[in-house]
Amino acid sequence: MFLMDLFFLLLFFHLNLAAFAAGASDHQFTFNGFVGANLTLTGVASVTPGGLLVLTNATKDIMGHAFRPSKLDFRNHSNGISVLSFSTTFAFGIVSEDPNLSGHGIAFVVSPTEDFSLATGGQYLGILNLSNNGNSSNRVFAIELDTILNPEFSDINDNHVGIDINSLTSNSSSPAGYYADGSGLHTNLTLISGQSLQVWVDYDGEEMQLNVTLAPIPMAKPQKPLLTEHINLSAIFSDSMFVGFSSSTGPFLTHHCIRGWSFSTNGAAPALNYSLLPPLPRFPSTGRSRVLEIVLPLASAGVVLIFLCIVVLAVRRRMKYAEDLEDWELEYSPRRFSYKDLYDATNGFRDRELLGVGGFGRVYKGLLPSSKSEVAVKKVSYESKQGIREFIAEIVSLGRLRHRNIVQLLGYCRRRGELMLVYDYMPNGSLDKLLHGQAKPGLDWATRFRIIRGVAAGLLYLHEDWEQVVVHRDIKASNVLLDDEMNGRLGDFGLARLYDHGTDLQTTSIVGTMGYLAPELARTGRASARTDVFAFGIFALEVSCGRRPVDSGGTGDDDQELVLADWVLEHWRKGSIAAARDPRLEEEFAEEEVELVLKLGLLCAHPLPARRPSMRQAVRYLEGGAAALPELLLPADMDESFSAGLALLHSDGFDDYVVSYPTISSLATASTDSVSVP
Ligand SMILES: *[C@@H]1O[C@H](CO)[C@@H](O)[C@H](O)[C@H]1NC(C)=O
Ligand SMILES: *[C@@H]1O[C@H](CO)[C@@H](O)[C@H](O)[C@H]1NC(C)=O
Ligand SMILES: *[C@@H]1O[C@H](CO)[C@@H](O)[C@H](O)[C@H]1NC(C)=O
Ligand SMILES: *[C@@H]1O[C@H](CO)[C@@H](O)[C@H](O)[C@H]1NC(C)=O
Ligand SMILES: *[C@@H]1O[C@H](CO)[C@@H](O)[C@H](O)[C@H]1NC(C)=O
Ligand SMILES: *[C@@H]1O[C@H](CO)[C@@H](O)[C@H](O)[C@H]1NC(C)=O
Ligand SMILES: *[C@@H]1O[C@H](CO)[C@@H](O)[C@H](O)[C@H]1NC(C)=O
Ligand SMILES: *[C@@H]1O[C@H](CO)[C@@H](O)[C@H](O)[C@H]1NC(C)=O
Ligand SMILES: *[C@@H]1O[C@H](CO)[C@@H](O)[C@H](O)[C@H]1NC(C)=O
Ligand SMILES: *[C@@H]1O[C@H](CO)[C@@H](O)[C@H](O)[C@H]1NC(C)=O
Ligand SMILES: *[C@H]1O[C@@H](CO)[C@H](O)[C@@H](O)[C@@H]1NC(C)=O
Repeated sequence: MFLMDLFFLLLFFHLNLAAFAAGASDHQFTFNGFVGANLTLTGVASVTPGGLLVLTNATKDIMGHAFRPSKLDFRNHSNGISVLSFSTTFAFGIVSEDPNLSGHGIAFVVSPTEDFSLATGGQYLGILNLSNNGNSSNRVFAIELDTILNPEFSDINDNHVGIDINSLTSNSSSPAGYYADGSGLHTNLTLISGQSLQVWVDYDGEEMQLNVTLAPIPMAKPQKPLLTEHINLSAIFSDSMFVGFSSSTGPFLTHHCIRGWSFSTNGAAPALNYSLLPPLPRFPSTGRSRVLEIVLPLASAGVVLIFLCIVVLAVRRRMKYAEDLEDWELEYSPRRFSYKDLYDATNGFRDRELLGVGGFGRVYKGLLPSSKSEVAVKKVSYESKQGIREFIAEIVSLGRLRHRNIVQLLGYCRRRGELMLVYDYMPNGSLDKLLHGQAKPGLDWATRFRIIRGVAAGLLYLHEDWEQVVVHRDIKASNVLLDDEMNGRLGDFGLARLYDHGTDLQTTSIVGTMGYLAPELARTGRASARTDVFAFGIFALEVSCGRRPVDSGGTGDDDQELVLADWVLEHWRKGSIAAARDPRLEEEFAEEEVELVLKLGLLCAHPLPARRPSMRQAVRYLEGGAAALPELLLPADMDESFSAGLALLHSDGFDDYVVSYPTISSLATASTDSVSVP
């Protein structure tokens, strides 16, 4: 019980202190803000959640009243005649939309009634009306803060404080301001400045002296009142009167606000605690022009700038990720990658992701954002739009190839003369790098043999086991990639066709890599399964010997170019074909297998197409061992044919080509490059 009582006691104190620390009687009260204040509000008057008493909001021609709900006793009962001394003070602000135009004002009112429903707004401030203005039966006393000059009420100006008795015509008035302590000089204040101001009204019942003082907040009450008047209020006041505020607006949008108010009969009104007073609304005499002249243009410029930035970014994004997509490609959509995905996968085709640069373009490593799978993206530039359609069709159909010795083509993307082909990523890179690079240890024979057999199997699949014959056209060490188990896989098939399409058939260009070109290919320009076999033969020799098809120097042979096939043939003729093997192989090789591969290589690279085996036969030889090789194959036979093949070459203008392009040997040596022979 005791605790309960204590709780309510504390609560009571708390409420008192926080909201309206009212005195013990109704004869004294203090409102530092009006949260929870017991007031009768009429018209548009309201108390904001923050506790500001807004008599008029920014609305034209309206009134607002706020009065204490019960009358206060003003009579001195000891003599029954005189009026008790009283004192009141309030903090207010007049905030107008236009800093120079406001109206009409605020009045502190002591009135026998709180019903102002018949009063007029405007210049009557919501207190009186035309018919009762000046009638002594009104018994109304008011301190007006008038912001409009009304000649009918003999107003001195549009910014004055006045004492009104029963009439809006003031008994006494003064321009708004205060007399500074010390100097005693009148300092003007502007009521409509939006500034927070304070008024003190003090009446001495015995002396019948009324003082009215005005000052800005925060400022101590000036000693000299703005107005001081000798008035016998006993003749005006009834025994008990209502006290409160009245305000009205005219044609200007004005907030008339009271921030705090205290009142006391007998004794000075309690001081207001400024730190508790609710702030005035921002809407703004001085603020407005700043908003309009500085903030608004800046803000709109900012908005425009942001909008432009968004547009530019959107356009740039569109440009950045733009791709070519035509109607006919829609059927390939499962094989079609978006440029954005590839761009993201390769970190914007950054150089750091570059895996290599080949004859057809640059290859980047990528990580597809959707599937998180590693891919290699080959970027090929093409010039003619002509033929691209057929080419894409072919690429898409090649995407259906499935073989463990073929690099899986996942799909493609196309934009602005660039074609991007997406392949499975081969972690061990190209065979060319391992074979001719400085990497130690080099490849052992078992791995080389497995790679050769793998490539043969892949090629067989392309030539014979798939639904249509696919001619690879560019078999070479750099187009053989190694998967994570060091299996050889053929890559880049069909790409050579890109440069074939779009040129007319009469002058079909030869595409392939020097050193791997079959003689008849150079002559007729027609690629076939047999020209692939030729290239495979050269490839097999290259892998076994660790030398490029056309090796320049490094062998001590008078700086002569070394044609690999001729060189191997020479060894065979001497009866020591296995000696042509890569010296790096040292001892751990199977001599039988090396001989088999070298002989098969020579057979495949036979200058006469008809003498070359098919890939099926080649695979069978590789599986069956040396015994399976045709008995009739003798070095002399090969020798003869090679000469014939060379004669064939020379008689057909291929020599001219070699002469007219002196850089051919360097091109051929850098066997990563593909050359296109016109
Ligand atoms: C407000 O004051 C009136 C008159 O004194 C009284 O009747 C009423 O109960 C008070 N209301 C509140 C909420 O205090
Ligand atoms: C002013 O108050 C009245 C009555 O409460 C309301 O109808 C009006 O919308 C208010 N005007 C503004 C500008 O707040
Ligand atoms: C009331 O009037 C008497 C005599 O006129 C005076 O002595 C007394 O102080 C007054 N009381 C108050 C509270 O003003
Ligand atoms: C307000 O009045 C002052 C002085 O008369 C003038 O300089 C100023 O331009 C006026 N401002 C507006 C917004 O009318
Ligand atoms: C003026 O106010 C008085 C008192 O409130 C009322 O009796 C009178 O009818 C009003 N006159 C007009 C014209 O509204
Ligand atoms: C003053 O008001 C009273 C009551 O409303 C009325 O009887 C009287 O005629 C008025 N006097 C004048 C001069 O209008
Ligand atoms: C103060 O205001 C009055 C009336 O508007 C004017 O006559 C006077 O010159 C002003 N004084 C100063 C110092 O501005
Ligand atoms: C009114 O002001 C005068 C002059 O400053 C002062 O002597 C007097 O005591 C004041 N009266 C009241 C009731 O404050
Ligand atoms: C003040 O007014 C009352 C009522 O009209 C009157 O009785 C009293 O004598 C007046 N006092 C003085 C000093 O004139
Ligand atoms: C004003 O209110 C604050 C906050 O409640 C308080 O800390 C301060 O003491 C008060 N000042 C006065 C003069 O009462
Ligand atoms: C203001 O005071 C009242 C009472 O003292 C008089 O009755 C009015 O005539 C007087 N009005 C003016 C304009 O001075």
